[in-house]
Amino acid sequence: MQSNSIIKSPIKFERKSLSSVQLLDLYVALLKPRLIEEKMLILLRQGKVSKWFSGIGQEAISVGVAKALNMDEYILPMHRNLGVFTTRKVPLNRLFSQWQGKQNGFTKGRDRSFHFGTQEYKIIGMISHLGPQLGVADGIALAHKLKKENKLTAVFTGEGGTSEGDFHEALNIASVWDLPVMFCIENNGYGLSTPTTEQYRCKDLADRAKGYGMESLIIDGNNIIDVYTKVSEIAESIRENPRPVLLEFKTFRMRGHEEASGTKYIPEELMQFWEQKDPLKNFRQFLQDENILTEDQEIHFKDEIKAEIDLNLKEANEETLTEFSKTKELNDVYQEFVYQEVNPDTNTENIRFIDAIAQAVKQSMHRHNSLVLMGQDIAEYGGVFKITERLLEDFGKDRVRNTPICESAIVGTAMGLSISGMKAMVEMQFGDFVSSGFNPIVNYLAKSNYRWNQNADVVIRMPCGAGVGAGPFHSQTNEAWFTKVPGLKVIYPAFPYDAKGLLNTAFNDPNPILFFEHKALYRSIRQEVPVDYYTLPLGKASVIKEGEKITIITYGAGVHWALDAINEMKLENVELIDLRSLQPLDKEAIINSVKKTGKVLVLTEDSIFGSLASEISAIISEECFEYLDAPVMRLGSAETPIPFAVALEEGYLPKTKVKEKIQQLIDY
Ligand SMILES: Cc1ncc(C[n+]2csc(CCOP(=O)(O)OP(=O)(O)O)c2C)c(N)n1
Repeated sequence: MQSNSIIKSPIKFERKSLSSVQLLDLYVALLKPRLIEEKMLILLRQGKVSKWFSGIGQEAISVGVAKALNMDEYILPMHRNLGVFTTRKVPLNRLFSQWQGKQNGFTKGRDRSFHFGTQEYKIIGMISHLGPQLGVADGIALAHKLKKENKLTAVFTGEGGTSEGDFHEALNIASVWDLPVMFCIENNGYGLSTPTTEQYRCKDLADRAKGYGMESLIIDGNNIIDVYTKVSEIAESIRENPRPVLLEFKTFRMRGHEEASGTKYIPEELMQFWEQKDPLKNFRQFLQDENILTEDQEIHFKDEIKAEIDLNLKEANEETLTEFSKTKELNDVYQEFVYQEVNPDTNTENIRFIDAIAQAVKQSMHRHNSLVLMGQDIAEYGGVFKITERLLEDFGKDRVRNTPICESAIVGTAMGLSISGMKAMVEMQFGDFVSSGFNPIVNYLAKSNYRWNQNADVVIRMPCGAGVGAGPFHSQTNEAWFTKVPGLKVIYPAFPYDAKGLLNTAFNDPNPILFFEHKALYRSIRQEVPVDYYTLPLGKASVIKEGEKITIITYGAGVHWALDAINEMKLENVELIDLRSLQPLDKEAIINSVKKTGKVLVLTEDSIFGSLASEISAIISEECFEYLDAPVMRLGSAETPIPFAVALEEGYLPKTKVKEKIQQLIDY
């Protein structure tokens, strides 16, 4: 059982300086989500709503927080925060349509319940994974701070969600960067069936703030006056002096986790105890005792809300069911991007791959005032590969930001910047570490545009690849983790010229992009590259050599292995395709070439199983079967983690086997 030390039943209300009008306004705001939920529970029993996560008993928190914030301040609610939506006056017909999966909802039927955001009402809804939105709140708050707007952002989590790494990462970032975030924990006693005793071991979750050097406060979450007045006071103080504050609201979940799951595991006495502390009934009693709320007013408020519910429900019910259109669905996976070609000046210089990347970052920083760079050690230190060296002097600490070691919440922060209309770049120190930020990339950034039309204007730079003797955790080429996720773009250049032009375009493109940079190419590959800014289109392969005998399709380091093999074997008439962009993939270039040569080798540094090479091989089998004069051949790394020792790494990589494989294809 959670600590109830500050809460004595029944609730003690003190009206403080609130006028009767304000108190009645709070009452109506509290009544509305309760009446909507009561209606939803009936509809649920009739099978007219698919799932319902009840917030009954917790409404004072949603309502109090939403009332205390200004309408232009973002709130990031969870699944039990209907009161946030009603207090922000989100039209009920749209909410009902959302829950019925209809077009007039907020996700065109693509996501359920409260899993949506709306810029119009400054509400950014959760994703199912709970924790990621805490980092997103950091990003929104960072945008406010950089724009010098005196606004705060409120983000919700349950006490269960505080066990996730995202909670700790987000609090830490907010603290280190003094971000104006109000972290609101709704401690309702249970995370699904798990009681607080099995969730955490500190007395109060508010105590966690101390560890992050943050202020905190415990608030009786069932007392609307307390919630509203205390949150208002703290909000004002955060606006004046931007910083994060952790609030723990003590409350209780009065119904099952979701309606079907029941409450059998909750002791009866505990239910009864909290039943007496119902936030709505107690507040009503207080208002009646104080002669602020009359019987007639009570009836009038209820009738008015019920009429509003019925009218809006009728409207939603009459709306036709959502129908499937493949074109419409596909059109919304990415935000539209109209490529603007910027032609290179004739003035060129011979630079390394790494210089090309550094130039693109710097020139894009000049071009986009709202672009913020984030990564470990990227500021004074210049990043472990020195790509961001001296950018701090040019652009300042606001835009060139060292981050704590917390990939997940930093990806979330980048998303938050995008929600605020800014651009973000995240440098993974090594591409391998993206696994620690995997969840928000594949679930938040990738899916937001499709779900509720919110793009993620984020470039994640990925120093990757083997051949440098760095072992299993500093050598991976993990592009295939991302190429299969709709909503992400994946770029993987092999030459300095392409790297610079494509990275510039990546910063222009409003979609989330993983930009792979092979470490072994950084300092070994040079090329004449335009000095000035220029762009190259995404999704276009580069035909490096034209020929009719065989086709070699590859990307990244593979391009250089293929070139070496072709030179050493003195081969002519070989077509070599450098994909450059893996998602979108230039299928046309692949198909046209294979139709011409009839023989193809797909070469990748990745191990073959489930790799992009396998996908390309399947495309060729489907599209070019009649044109093939040999089976589609694939060559990749061994099916093991990447080993460290020189001989082992050499044996692992396909580099030494390229010539043999090419010969095999020619001889077939
Ligand atoms: C990463 C992740 N793990 C597990 C779940 C399943 N799940 C959904 S809600 C929930 C309980 C959340 O508890 P809490 O954060 O306290 O919020 P409450 O539901 O009590 O409001 C669980 C386990 C999930 N959605 N995401």
